[in-house]
Amino acid sequence: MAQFQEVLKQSALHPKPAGLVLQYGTSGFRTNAKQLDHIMFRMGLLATLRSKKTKATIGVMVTASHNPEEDNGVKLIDPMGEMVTQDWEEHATQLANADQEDVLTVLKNIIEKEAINMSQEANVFVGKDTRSSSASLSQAVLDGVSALGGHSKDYGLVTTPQLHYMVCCQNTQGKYGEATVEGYYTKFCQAFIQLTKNTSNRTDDQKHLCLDGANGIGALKVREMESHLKKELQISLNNDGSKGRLNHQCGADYVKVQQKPPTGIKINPGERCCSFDGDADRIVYYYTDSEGTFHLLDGDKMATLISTFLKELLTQAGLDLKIAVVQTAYANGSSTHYLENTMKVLVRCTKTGVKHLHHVAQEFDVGVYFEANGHGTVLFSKAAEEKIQQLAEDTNVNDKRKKAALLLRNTINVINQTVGDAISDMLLIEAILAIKGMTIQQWDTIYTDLPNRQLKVKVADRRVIDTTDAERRAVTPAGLQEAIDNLVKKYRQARSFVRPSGTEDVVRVYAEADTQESADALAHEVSLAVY
Ligand code: 16G
Ligand code: ZN
Repeated sequence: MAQFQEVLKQSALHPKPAGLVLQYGTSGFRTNAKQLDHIMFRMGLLATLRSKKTKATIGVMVTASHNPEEDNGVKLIDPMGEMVTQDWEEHATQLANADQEDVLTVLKNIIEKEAINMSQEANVFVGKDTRSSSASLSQAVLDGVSALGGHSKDYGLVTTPQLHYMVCCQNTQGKYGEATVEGYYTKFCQAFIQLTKNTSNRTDDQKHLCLDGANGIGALKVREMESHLKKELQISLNNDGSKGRLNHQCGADYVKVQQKPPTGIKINPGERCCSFDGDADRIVYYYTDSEGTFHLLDGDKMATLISTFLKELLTQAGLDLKIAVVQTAYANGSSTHYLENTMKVLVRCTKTGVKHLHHVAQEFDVGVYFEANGHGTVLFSKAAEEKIQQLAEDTNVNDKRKKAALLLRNTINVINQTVGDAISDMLLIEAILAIKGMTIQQWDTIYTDLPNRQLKVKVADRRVIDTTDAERRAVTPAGLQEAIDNLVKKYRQARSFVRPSGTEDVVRVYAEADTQESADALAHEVSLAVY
């Protein structure tokens, strides 16, 4: 067929370096940008097939998130704006690793296995972050789409969550919003303004937020969005990309891992600050107190604030909807304890990686999910949205229930339900703090984190470690879990686990205990047990 000839011809222009093997990892392919041209072309091909298969628009995002500037990466977005399904991750890995002369064979195998009708139309949305390599790499994706006769729309510079949003809007015929960057700002900012409109005693001080844009796409997009916020949120933007390097000594990952503010930003005591990561799908909050001590409010703190707020509103609205918080093994033990025992909220634990949390959150009427690293969002079931909508429109309910229903409706609209979104999470947190009249210090004292430590261990083959129970227990190698259990027993309020990383060639060790010394010692001892 003519289109396969075209694939052959074009593929030769995007050759694979000999011997290179890459895996579609926890969030797509990610490595040094110089090795990715053929991967991008082939992901353009695969996205076209996925679009034909699902008869819907598919997204391809070119980004390496919080990795350094010289890296890049790519991930595929499924029709409802969620991460591509796992069976197709395997297709992606096969296609990426096929030798140059085998590309057509692998492509045809996928077509056959998935029974794809090649005369079906295909539509692919493409977006990219601000890395200097992103322009040519996203062009390679577009080349892949056109080689197989697909239609593409190039959104250019967008955050990862913006592209997820576009794909969802497109495939729901605009029900989720308009599939444009302008539509995105309009939807989320209007909801934010509605939410904060009756918080009249909010001072200018409370409206002020210090933001670290990680010198990335998030900074650019916040600038674009600012006028839509009508001064209801006044952002002083640092690391806007004009001087510093992407993710270099700044950004959500740096702040979370280093447990300190981005380098070079002057923070006043008590000032509310937040950092985005390089593609703006993660956010963490922080402040320094009058003694200069740094306080981090991570994904667990956000999950707690958001779920408390939602639970209170559901109670006020008299709506019997099941709410749950989904975490990973990295969630601080204090957060889980607070949620289960004080808030009486159901908590579920899943494996690391957004797709796992997302799927579990879908099982509830209201599913709040966050990784400790700051990636998260809230999902509302269709039934929950309908009940909230009905109540908001009902003229026969008392004022208290009605007010709660209206707040819930606007809360739904300020949230990007397709994926964790730093911009949307920021607007949600800012709105909750405004409504509750809460300072960042008050939010911080809801519970106190247990001291914790994370370490990386280099081993010959990290795959010898196999885990169960949402990565909280090691099944292999024999004796490892027993050794960890014995070490944990020596400390108070202690917990520890090990897991092979899905993004780096290391084993990760996590430990928490009643003091920092104990957490450090336990992490160290467990890392020795891993060898
Ligand atoms: C990826 C995941 C992130 C996870 C991290 C774990 C997405 C979008 N991102 O960055 O959620 O926390 O991997 O990395 O799913 P690790 O396996 O190296 O610890
Ligand atoms: Zn990211």
